[in-house]
Amino acid sequence: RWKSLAPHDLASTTDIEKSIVYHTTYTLCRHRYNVDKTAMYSATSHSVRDLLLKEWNTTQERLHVTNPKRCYYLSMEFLLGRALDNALYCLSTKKEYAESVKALGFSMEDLLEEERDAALGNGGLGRLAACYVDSSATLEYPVWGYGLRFKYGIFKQIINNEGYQDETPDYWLSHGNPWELRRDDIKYDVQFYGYVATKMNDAGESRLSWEGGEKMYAVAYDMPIPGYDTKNCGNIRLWESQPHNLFDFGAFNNGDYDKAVNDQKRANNLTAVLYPNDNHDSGKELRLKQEYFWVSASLQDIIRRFKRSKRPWKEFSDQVALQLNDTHPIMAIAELQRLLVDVEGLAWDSAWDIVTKTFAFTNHTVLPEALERWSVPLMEHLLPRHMQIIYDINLFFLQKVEKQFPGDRDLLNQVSIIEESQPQQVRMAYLAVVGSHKVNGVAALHSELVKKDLFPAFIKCFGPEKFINITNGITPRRWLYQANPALRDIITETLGSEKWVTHLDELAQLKKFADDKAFQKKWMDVKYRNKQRLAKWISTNMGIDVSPDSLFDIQVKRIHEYKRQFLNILGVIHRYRELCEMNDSERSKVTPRVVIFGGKAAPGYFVAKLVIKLINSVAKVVNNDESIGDLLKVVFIPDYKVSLAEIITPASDISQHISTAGTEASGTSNMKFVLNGGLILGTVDGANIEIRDEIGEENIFMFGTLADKVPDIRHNQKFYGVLLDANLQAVIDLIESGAFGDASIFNPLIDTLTYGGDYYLISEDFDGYLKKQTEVDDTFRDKTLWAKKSIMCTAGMGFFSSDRAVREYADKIWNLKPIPSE
Ligand code: DL6
Repeated sequence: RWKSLAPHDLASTTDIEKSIVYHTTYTLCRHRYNVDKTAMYSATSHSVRDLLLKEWNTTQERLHVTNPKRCYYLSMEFLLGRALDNALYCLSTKKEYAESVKALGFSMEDLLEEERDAALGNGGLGRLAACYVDSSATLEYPVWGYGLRFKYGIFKQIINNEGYQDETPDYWLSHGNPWELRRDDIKYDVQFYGYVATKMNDAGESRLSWEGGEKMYAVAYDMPIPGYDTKNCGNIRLWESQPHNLFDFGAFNNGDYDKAVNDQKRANNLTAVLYPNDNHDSGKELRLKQEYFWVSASLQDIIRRFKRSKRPWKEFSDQVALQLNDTHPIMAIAELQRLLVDVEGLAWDSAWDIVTKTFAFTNHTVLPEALERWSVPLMEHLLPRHMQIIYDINLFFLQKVEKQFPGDRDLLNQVSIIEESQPQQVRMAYLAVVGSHKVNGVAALHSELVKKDLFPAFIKCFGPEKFINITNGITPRRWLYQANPALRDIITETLGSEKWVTHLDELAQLKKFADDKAFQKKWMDVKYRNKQRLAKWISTNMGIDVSPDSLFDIQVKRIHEYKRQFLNILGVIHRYRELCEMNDSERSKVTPRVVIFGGKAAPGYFVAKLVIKLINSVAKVVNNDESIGDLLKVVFIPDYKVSLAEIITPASDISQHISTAGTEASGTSNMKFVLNGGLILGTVDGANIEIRDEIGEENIFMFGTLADKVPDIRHNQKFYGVLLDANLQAVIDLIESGAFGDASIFNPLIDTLTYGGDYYLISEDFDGYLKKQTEVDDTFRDKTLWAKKSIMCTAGMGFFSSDRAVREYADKIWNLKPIPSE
């Protein structure tokens, strides 16, 4: 009977309309005269969610019956962006929904704009997690993401009248979130502080037990993740903190009303805000609390599911793979050991065997300031039992090392999880290496640097096999199919099917059309339309008119010294200087350019915020210089986020990925731009290198110092100082002349080139950068050559699908098989 009553598909547009009206009436409680765009967006999303939930349920039923090995992707950040458009494409029902919405008096385009981005992440790491859950769902792998349900995602960036970044909170849930389901039945205790006591268990053995302290509840919220062209549906489970004691009646009765709700306030604060640092460790107690809260709840949930299978503990790692997305979830290693030993009663060695077979660790950066280290006193205070466990893990590991390399004290110091500083620190990345069976970097060069610079001593202990590379990837669904419908359509028409959407290697067939004039025209027409779309956005939202005939040069990513937006804007000033000195005849030969920036600086990152100020000060002068006109425009797009990236990415002619070599682990926006037929100007860093190898070096503009030369240059600068490149000196002189407003403001920024020792090698790379920019200008004037390069870019991007990356994780690390939905 249950089966016969199961919900039906929404087969016709009438069914869809009915479902939308149903949700308007019963979910939102709105009268038909009181339905605005926001309500209509919400009702439509609830209707689409129904379709997803049906798939979610059948997927769970299938997994329950087959009980396969599952993988859990522990990520502090999931930068999902908007869900509606993506879900409609995945369910192949966008056309029907657009018609239904139209019949009800609305436009789908308008409704899509109503959705707030789910911006629960800082940058590349969080967006990568979102791409990986998309690919896992599409490839029918039993993978779930686990994270935190932040009430406030990454802050909203405002550029004030003076050109500085201001921050306001991103309360993305203000109109509710139709894409999540609160699970009040899935709730765990999470403990903090307290002390460790010795207790007798039922068998009369003495056991250590964590007692006292403070407890909070973790309540689950599920976000269904649709797969493309499959009935499989993935999931992200996010935890929200809830008070254990809703109300302290004792305090209330004594008239202390503040104290009566104290617990509630503290619990609400825990998962309130995402820390807004990218590639930088904040070192705050609240952050450590967030990390522990999340991994503890996730592991309790995973263990509960495992126990339902009634399998013996030794089969845990045959059933469960846990991927640690960077250092943030690493407390999970100590927590699983604690749960197995203290709560489940396993012997230390059996538990440790399970732990090390279950976890794998992805490193996303070699920047020392991003690698988390927690002070021992803080950890002893907040997580006393875990600190003991970490000491024991370290002791047993060092004993093994001592046995293997007797008397090698240097080695012991190099691999110790505890750093002997004042106070002592727990090196979380080291704990991850010791507690995982595989460690991977995210691009070929980066994975080599992980071995060479981060963990060389561990190679000696574990051998090189433990350290592998899995180059990042991006989902072609969001980053081409959805973001660039015009390009999608000509690719599908040319290749004769949509197979490329799930088999991105198929794009290679475009190569044979690269010289075809008619195809080139179609291709570049699409690029032009995408540039028009972005130009319109800029004009409407910023009041700046830019010409789509100009070369669009884009750098959008977090603002960070290592990513060198400073180099870019210094190059823009150089260009402006040259333009100012040209006569009309010289100017007539110039390739007009629009230089577009976007990205957030961490609120406490002074120098990065100064870079934003400089960009805006330069923009003000250049854009208002009538003699320059369309030859150069500078635009800083405020509040860069996933939904804006979907408009920006298809519109580039050139995008810049110009980190100091050896600093950008991979980069993923480089992949997105090239997939959309944009060329790149980049350094020999991160995934730029593999992009070059795939698309051919004639289709990429590369410059700059190589990674292995960087340390020597830095060393020499320290001893001999920095002699600024002559063109760079002229640029600095112009800034210091006050050409872009009060020059003294920019002193701390300029000092990073000289007094700071030019750590990011801007002067060293300046000449190479300018020369490549000239080459870009010259090449862009040859429209046929540019069109060919643009086609070759897209055609060469098959390798960078997140489907390929997820398959590699499944094969090389998780030992996971897809569970077909049909
Ligand atoms: O792997 C995803 C992404 C890379 O593409 C970037 O190159 C890298 O900077 C970023 N790393 C981090 C590290 N963060 N922390 N904390 O965000 O990962």
